[in-house]
Amino acid sequence: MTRKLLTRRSALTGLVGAGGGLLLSGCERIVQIPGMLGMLESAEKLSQRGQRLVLGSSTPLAREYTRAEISRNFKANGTTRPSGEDYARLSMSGFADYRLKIDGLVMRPLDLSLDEIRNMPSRSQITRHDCVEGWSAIGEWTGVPLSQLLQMAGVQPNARYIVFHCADNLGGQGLYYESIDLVDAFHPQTIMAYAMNGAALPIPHGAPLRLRVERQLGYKMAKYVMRIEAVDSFATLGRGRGGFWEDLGYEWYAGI
Ligand SMILES: Nc1nc2c(c(=O)[nH]1)N[C@H]1C(S)=C(S)[C@@H](COP(=O)(O)O)O[C@H]1N2
Ligand SMILES: [Mo]
Repeated sequence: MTRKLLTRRSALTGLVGAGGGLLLSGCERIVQIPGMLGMLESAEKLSQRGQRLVLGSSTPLAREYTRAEISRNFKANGTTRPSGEDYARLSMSGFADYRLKIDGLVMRPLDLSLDEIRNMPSRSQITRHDCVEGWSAIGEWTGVPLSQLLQMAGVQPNARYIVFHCADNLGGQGLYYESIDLVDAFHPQTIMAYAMNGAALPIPHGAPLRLRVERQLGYKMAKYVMRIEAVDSFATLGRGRGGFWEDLGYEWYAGI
């Protein structure tokens, strides 16, 4: 077996095998799965990172719940209203003047209003939010898949991470920010949410737009997102560890 094939297989068994239904023990098993051979053949033509993108879209979904399971009290944590005049002005107009900027390593930088975002294809999901502080809550989130926004902007081949720049300065430590890799960025449950439990996203939960990246802990889910930036490294942001809490010692990959 060539080294290239080995690398590819370990990526497959790691990602697809974790899905539960598809337990793979060898190359033979892989090719028995309908559609998999075609996927392998086309994946072969892609770069290593391109493969991760293709495979990433088949990685496991976080569990989704029913409406009856939605928490009556969903705690708001961290910043519950960004300070400063800019945010106050935006919120007073019901975010009519809000613009989401998408830039960095993209082919077509974007500047979108909330209406433009709401008119894009949307996804709703009822998921459980787990905070490192030890509480959980179930809520329904509606928003545009991040993949839609990124496809519109056209991520450049050298991009490796997606960074979310927020409006709030938490505890005087600087503006909140977060980053995720492209596998999570293109995951079907990764959305920029503008609604919670069927109503406009409340200010304490991140209005007008917050990230939901359902396979990670709460601190990854940036609220009050003003700008999405594609980067090849986050070394120059903050203290260089990829996020507000990461800069204070938390793990960058906060998988649950
Ligand atoms: N901009 C911003 N995003 C943030 C935070 C914050 O303080 N500011 N707190 C994080 C933490 S620790 C958690 S648990 C969740 C809380 O989201 P919620 O307020 O909707 O419960 O948001 C995360 N995203
Ligand atoms: Mo949290």
